[in-house]
Amino acid sequence: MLFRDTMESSAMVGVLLLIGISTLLILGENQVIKASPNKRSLDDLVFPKDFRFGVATAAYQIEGAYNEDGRGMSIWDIWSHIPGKIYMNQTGDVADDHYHKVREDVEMMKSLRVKNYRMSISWSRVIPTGLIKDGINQKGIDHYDREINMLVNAGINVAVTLYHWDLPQHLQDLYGGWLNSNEVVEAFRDYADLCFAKFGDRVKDWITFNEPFVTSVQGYGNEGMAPGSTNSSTVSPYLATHSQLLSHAVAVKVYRDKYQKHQNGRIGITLNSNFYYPLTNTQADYVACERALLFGFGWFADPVFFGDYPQVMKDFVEGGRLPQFTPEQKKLLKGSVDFIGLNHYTSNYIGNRDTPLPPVYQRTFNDDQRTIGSSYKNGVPIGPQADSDWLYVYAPGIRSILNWIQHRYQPKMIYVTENGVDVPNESDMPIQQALNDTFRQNYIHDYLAEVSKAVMQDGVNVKAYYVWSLMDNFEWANGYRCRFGIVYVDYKSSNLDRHIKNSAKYYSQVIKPYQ
Ligand code: GBH
Repeated sequence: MLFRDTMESSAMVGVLLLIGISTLLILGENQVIKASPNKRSLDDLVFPKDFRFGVATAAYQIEGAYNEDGRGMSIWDIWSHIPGKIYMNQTGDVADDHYHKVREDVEMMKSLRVKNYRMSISWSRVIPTGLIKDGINQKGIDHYDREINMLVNAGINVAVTLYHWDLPQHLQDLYGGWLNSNEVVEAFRDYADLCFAKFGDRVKDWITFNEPFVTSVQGYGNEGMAPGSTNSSTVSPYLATHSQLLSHAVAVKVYRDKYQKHQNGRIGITLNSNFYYPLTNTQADYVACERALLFGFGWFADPVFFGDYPQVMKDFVEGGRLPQFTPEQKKLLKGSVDFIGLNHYTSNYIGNRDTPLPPVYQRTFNDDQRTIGSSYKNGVPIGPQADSDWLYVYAPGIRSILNWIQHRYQPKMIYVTENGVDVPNESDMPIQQALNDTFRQNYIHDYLAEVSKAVMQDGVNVKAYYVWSLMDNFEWANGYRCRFGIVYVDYKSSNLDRHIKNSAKYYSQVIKPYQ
């Protein structure tokens, strides 16, 4: 009891401190960001009646149960177990134990009035080796079957990501993973086909890939993410993108040929992009910003909308390192999305790089792009820094990137499939203080206010928005240190207790009129 009281009074001090700090932040912010509102009101958040609000997660980050019920290993199981790769050598072995807590987590979503949920399926849980000829795992299929039924019975629409970075390890060992574009493309097509057949009667939105950019550049270009293969990083990212795009295209074809008519769903891909502002007011820096958008977003979006890579990439990736699509592949890719998913968190500055490049066959993806990026301009950050070192808060950027996408591709539907923030030092706070997450609440408000303007004033076809994330989870290389949840997960409690943060209560208010 005494302990509890002490906890509460220190929480009070924390709350007061936090109010103080956030006032400072708002003052600091106004000097940099003139557009930032002084008062935040729900009236800023106007959307069409049928706009869909949801929350997002991914299998490896929340499920745990990594070796239960016949699940095969994925590249993230292997990678996270290599000492030194992840903060404090943490792994997704247990994660949020969502595998065993599905019922309770669905109840929690229901209590928050969440009506849309974006989840991912673990490929190696349903096909342990990744190859259907080696057999499917009925227990894994039954698991997702139960989960999807629970969600649907709770009145929650389900969007499923087929690939959120967790390639079956066997495909990595056997074929070099995404560097191979025959066997792995076929394996993905079979996996997608199985998921459509088993779950497509209830799943109305399919996302083939989550952020294939990250897989290509950080998984196959440097050591940031699994599988962390750096051999020949001068061509690997381009090969990995090629395979992922072809896999996307064949999966979409299967869906459209065999399932879409009677299942009545939609299929798309999720790409990540920051928005970029010129480092200096020169023509070269404006052009560099556009180039960065095309090297990041356009690398994938141009093929799925127009059937081929952006011209600027063909020009800048010298030495035949950018693979080419055959005429049939171009046809398959062109128009291969019903919606485009956007994951957006932050914006930064970009300048033209005019320093000499390494010889052609030593160039990395970053060299090829010939840009330099920074979150700072003249020593001033673009906005307040979050907990992750790459994340600076700058809400107007989401309106700009949405307008850029609308203008270049004219998509019929854009879904913001991820947007969210980690609060500075949240893991070091007592729980009660962490639950008072004004920083995150303001972030969600300010970004949503910009999405609202994009929809209502600019005519951008945004149809859905998902907060990343429903709950704190395994944040890849940062382990459990960075917390993106609107629900707190107490990793110290034996039951991995969930606690509702203020941002979740706030979000619940925001989404109330859209039920
Ligand atoms: C998303 O990626 C992921 O889809 C999700 O799983 C994850 O939990 C969430 O973000 C929060 O991180 O190290 O400077 O090269 C977000 C986009 C792109 C952000 C790559 C980090 C690396 C920056 N990510 N970026 S750097």
